Amino acid sequence: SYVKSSHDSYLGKAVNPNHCTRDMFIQDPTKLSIPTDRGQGFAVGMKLEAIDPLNLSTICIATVMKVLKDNYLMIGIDGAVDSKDGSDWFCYHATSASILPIGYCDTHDIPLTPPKGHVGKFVWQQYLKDTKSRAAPVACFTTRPPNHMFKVGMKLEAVDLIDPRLICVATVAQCVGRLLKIHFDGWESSFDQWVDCESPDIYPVGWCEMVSYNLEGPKANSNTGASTEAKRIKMN
Ligand code: MLY
Repeated sequence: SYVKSSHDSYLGKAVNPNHCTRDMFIQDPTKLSIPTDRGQGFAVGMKLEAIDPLNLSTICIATVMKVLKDNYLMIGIDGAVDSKDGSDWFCYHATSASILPIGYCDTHDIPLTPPKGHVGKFVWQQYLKDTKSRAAPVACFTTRPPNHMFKVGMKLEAVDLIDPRLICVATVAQCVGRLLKIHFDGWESSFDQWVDCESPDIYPVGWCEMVSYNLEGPKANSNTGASTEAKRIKMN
């Protein structure tokens, strides 16, 4: 059965020549092509800025809740309802581009979402004092971009990471360090997603056609009669 044969592949037996075997995946992070001096030094309680994995357009105030083996971090968003019991922590590798040093958003003039319930202007130094905590050192982070050639306004095809079977027509809306803000054409900016410039989930124009996968076109403007008609036809 499907389950049995994929398990065999996991154990390294090539039961089906079309299956990936375990040795094809880099499970030892020291073998990744990231500088080995990166990702060290995180400790429980340290504060940082992190992309919310369930709301990829927002960057939030976050805390290292746990340090796992091989520099994997459990991160909690400050002020989230379940941030105490761990049920809404998420795992980012210490070298992930989705975690940023404090002040990063401010420096790059991008919005930072304060913790739920925070009143007044969010000021990091004050917040560190109030929460008696320290910031994760800047040297821990992998924010240096490789020499990528993405520019604002360029079109591409991008996975909607919240509904990943969809690959959509998209535009580079912003480039900040390693991060690209991907805008899905026709959708409100609240659907935008920050992704690493080396993300395997972004593709050049024409990729879907090349691999014969459906490309989601731009969302039609629902105010026009034509697209309402198109929607009605689709629903029937
Ligand atoms: N199913 C939801 C959201 C779709 C999101 C699409 N991507 C490309 C942003 C809706 O139809 O509203």
